[in-house]
Amino acid sequence: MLWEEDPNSDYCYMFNTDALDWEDSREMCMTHGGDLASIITREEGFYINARIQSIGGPTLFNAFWIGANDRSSEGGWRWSDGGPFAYLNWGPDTIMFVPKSEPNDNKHNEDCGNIVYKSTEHTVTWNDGQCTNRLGYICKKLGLLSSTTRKPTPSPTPPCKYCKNKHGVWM
Ligand SMILES: [Ca+2]
Ligand SMILES: [Ca+2]
Repeated sequence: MLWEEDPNSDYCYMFNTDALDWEDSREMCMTHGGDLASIITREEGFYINARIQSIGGPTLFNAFWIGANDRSSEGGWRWSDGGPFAYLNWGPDTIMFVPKSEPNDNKHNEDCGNIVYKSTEHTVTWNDGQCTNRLGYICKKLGLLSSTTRKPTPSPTPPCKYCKNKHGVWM
């Protein structure tokens, strides 16, 4: 697993395709110094959506856990890392013919947010799912390359720019 830096922000992300439930996903992110990803701006949403589409692969859809959850209070959505819950990208309901959008708390048992790529529709949107489902997951942490150390006018962005760990080693 590799942290990768969004060159337009101070954050690093890790996109994991091994399937874990929400709690284990979060645990894994915290083990690596981050948390499940919060998506707090439209720009951050665009970045993550594009990355998901690029790793989406040939399956009908791919879903990844993010930090959104309403586990402590039904309908009280928050990010596990404490970020402001301002930007929203909930998708249409996945149950056909029901004029309702996500989060639908299906069977009163969906308290964990995931981001879903539907390759047939070329959409990337959020859904609430059962926390015990096993999905891929996205981690996020503050990068060590602060904006002050970055070049003021970056040349063409390299395709893969990784973050340094605390020992200064690229990872
Ligand atoms: Ca819920
Ligand atoms: Ca749902």
